[in-house]
Amino acid sequence: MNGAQALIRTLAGNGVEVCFANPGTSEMHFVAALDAVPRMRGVLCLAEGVVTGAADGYGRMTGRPASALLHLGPGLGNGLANLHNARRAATPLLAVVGDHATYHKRLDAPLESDIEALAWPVSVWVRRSPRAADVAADAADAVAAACAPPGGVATLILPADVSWTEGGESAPPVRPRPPSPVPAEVTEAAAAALRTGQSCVILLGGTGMRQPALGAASRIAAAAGARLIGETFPARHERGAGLPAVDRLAYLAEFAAEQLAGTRHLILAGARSPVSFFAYPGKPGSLVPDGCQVHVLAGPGDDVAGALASLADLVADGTAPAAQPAARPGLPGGDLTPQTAAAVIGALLPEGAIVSDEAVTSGLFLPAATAGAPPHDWLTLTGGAIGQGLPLAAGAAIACPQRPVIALEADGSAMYTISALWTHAREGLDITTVIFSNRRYAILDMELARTGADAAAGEAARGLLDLSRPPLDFTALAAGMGVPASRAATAEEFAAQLGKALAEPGPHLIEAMIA
Ligand SMILES: Cc1ncc(C[n+]2csc(CCOP(=O)(O)OP(=O)(O)O)c2C)c(N)n1
Repeated sequence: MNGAQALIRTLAGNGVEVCFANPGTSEMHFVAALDAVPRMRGVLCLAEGVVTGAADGYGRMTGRPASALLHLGPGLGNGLANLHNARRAATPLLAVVGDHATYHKRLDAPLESDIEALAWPVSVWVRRSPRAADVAADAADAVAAACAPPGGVATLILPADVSWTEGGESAPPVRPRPPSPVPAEVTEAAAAALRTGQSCVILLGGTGMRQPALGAASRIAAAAGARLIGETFPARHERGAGLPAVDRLAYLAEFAAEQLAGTRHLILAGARSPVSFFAYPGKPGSLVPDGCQVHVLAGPGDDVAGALASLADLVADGTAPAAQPAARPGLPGGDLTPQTAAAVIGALLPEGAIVSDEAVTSGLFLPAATAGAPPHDWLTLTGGAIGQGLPLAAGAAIACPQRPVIALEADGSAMYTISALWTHAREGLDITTVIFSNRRYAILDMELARTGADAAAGEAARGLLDLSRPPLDFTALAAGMGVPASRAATAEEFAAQLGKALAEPGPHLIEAMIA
């Protein structure tokens, strides 16, 4: 067995069964080893941002890492933005970065670079495997590191000669460490805050946005008269009819400040203390209101659900969780706008859907329109690095082949990793992509004003936010990558096309021409 075979066998033995890949010469023995270990499914992606975003989507939906095969420093560098999003999502993910043979590095060949320096800012763990005999144990350590709560990116650097040298041994599976229990005094302090009768908010994040944590949080809120708010960009939010409803904290700091105004106790359950996404001249960065005390009930690596269950035992004995009633908007007619598009999506969202939300400004009305739809998962742009949505959808669809996946994509964001559509088609994934075609970087129009930069901005500035020259044709782009596509210019057309796309298996794309 060579090093590459030992690596892949060990990964498969540790539950890493998918490899999103964009390989090169230094990874040829890894690629060849896929035939020796059929349990590992290789999925070709045509750009590294797709590799890493897909591995993020897979990890969010399974709780297990996928591997992301990347080609030396430049390949890793191309994949960094979505590894950054994965880091913010606390997704378990194993990046395998091929490198030159150990003895070739000193020659400073063209692809030579400092892989560790690129990897560390997004990784919880980085190791270079020095010998074929060590690579399996290193792989097992990498999986354990990626799965250590709350989850993270582990980067294993694999020299080409370590891959091809015989003498590999597979390593036994490792057991990931469980989340840290929350001490009783911490739970009691949160209970004391809730009993003050003062205005309390429980801010949920991470696994707090999923069952069973949601149910416990809902019981606490009902019994103690506290409000539940979710973090702005959760990795995975379980929502819909029958589940406790949680409004997310607004992206715009002025709205978030309104949501939190008057709060005297902010109890963090898997969420970080809230901050403004960006600094704006003269505005505060922290969103914690003056006079509000912050209580960390559970950090992201803690047993969030356990802490909420214990807190519910203290303050919510006999109280049931609140269930979101089933309700869908009616199908609208007329112009296709962010409002009418959201209503169509709310009216048609299938049960068990996984939504990859990178709709940016066109997504403003989606949370309300889909709140009472049948239960579904909502995945968001955790790290603010756009170009995530289409790859994330690919990974989620491979993780959950029985569930419909819907990618809601702003046009500008879609273009970063548009080649993900080719992977949707090649793997026959049941993904319906909606492109919100407003032909602008619309959010930056708003940010130009909010930062105060608009006073100086003229034609040159506005031109940098304009996607209309030449107009992008997403139906042609999709067709060129094997994804059937259509264009909708009215709410009626959008409803008809979305209904049809959802009814048929396999990938589809609808270009929604937003008025
Ligand atoms: C990796 C990365 N590059 C650039 C940006 C800056 N940025 C934020 S929003 C945005 C444009 C978004 O436009 P679009 O996706 O079309 O959505 P819209 O604002 O039109 O709704 C850009 C370029 C970013 N967030 N991440």
